[in-house]
Amino acid sequence: MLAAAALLFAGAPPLWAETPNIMVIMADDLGYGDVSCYGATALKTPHIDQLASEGLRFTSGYCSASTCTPTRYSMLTGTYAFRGERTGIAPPNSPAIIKPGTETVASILKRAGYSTGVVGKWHLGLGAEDGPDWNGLLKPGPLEIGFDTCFLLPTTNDRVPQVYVHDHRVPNLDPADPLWVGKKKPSGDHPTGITHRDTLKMDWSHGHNSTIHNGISRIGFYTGGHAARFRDEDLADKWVEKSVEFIEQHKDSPFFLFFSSHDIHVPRIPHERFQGKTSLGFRGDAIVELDWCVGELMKALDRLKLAEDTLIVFCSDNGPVLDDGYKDEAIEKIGRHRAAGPYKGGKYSVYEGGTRTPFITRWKGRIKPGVSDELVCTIDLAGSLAALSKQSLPDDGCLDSFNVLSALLGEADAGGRDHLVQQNNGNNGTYALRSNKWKLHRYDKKTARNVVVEQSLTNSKVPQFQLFNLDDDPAETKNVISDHPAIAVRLKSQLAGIIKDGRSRP
Ligand code: NG6
Ligand code: CA
Repeated sequence: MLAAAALLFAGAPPLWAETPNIMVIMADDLGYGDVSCYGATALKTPHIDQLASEGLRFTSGYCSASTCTPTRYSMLTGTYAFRGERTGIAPPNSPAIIKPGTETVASILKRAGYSTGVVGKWHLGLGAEDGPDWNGLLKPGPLEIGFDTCFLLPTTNDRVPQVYVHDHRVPNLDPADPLWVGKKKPSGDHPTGITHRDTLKMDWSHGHNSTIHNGISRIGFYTGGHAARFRDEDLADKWVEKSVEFIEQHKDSPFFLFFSSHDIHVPRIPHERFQGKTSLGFRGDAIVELDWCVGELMKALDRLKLAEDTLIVFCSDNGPVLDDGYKDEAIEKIGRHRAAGPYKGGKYSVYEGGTRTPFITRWKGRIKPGVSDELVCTIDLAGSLAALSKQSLPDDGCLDSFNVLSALLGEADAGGRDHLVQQNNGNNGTYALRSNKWKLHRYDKKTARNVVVEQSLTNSKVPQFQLFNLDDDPAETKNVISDHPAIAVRLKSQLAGIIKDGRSRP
């Protein structure tokens, strides 16, 4: 015991496996500047701030993509999403994107003896090649890639259907009212956001004009399953309820919980008790709801005396967006709030605002509280948690996941990455490579999403390559590619190599 303690204090990694509970809390569309411990002043996030003050707050913490599906794919598999098939934003009837047999954070930790669960947004597809069998067994899914149990929002809250999935089924489905999900209008008189626009409780601004549920029109069409449908207002409460249940069930043995919040994705419909709590409209109120969830999870750990035995990783799946398809006044009420903090761009872009997000680790008694400038990414959880639990990675899996455990635990003033590839969505040729202070953008298409998060999204022309110096110009305002041709050549070739080699993990 003494020797063990001495080793820990010396900062050397322990020789034995450590199996704290692990809770990854992933927010949806939450930007670098959206929480008070990262500089927001228009609202307060006391619970996320508490995590930061009791743990490590990263200033260079990233998710790997600026949309949801590819970041989640990479977080679980430890492989860049651009290497995978169908890793762009998944449609309502997407089959399972991560195939059974793929090594994931969940399968690694299960092998190490953990009970594993995911609660909340999935958005990685369900079912075999012909898509989800909504009325039958929904497999493969999380349970086929290492999770013991799941309680899910199967797609996104703006994509149909608005039902939960528990393990392999939609709970509360009435066989007399089967659930049908499709791309085309199921009948001529099916009400939509176009035909019944004046009845909507929140109007749409682009897309999102198909089937109406809970007074909100969505992406895609569905009918039936009425007894199984949820109210958007109740999602956060449900995630907390199911998570606390899971934590209580597994309080005596190590657990891995992936708490995957739908907040603050559109349609932003926080519970009535949070509505109107901020000056930022429902976007701000949804941040406060997310913060409440974090508080409830911490409370459960405290109550069960697990705080010193649980590593929490708080992160986001992509950067911020204000108008993402509904008229919820996010733009009108933004005031001086900077959702991406000092960074440019946000969701859909490879500017820093798209992927540099709040990133906090807390393990009471083990992580010394502070701020870390180490470069870490959600894609590194597989490699790092494998190192923590002394599991080896398969040679053909987790191809881009680095072991940054010592950075995550703040054990030394190093241990992070020296480079990271960022991407926007799927496999469409929009990349950035950060290599220490340098950042290269590469656009294989001639246009890219406009990057001003405070305005509506538009496409604009871009040169194929741009280079920025993040030390001098963190907001990526000045393309210095013509001043540094040798650096540009080096980064272009490094990026091309990472793409071509099929892996970047040694
Ligand atoms: C886009 C949707 C957007 C959001 C996004 C996925 C439209 C016009 N836009 O296609 O609202 O759903 O997909 O977001 O439909 S993510 O965070 O899940 O990746
Ligand atoms: Ca997202």
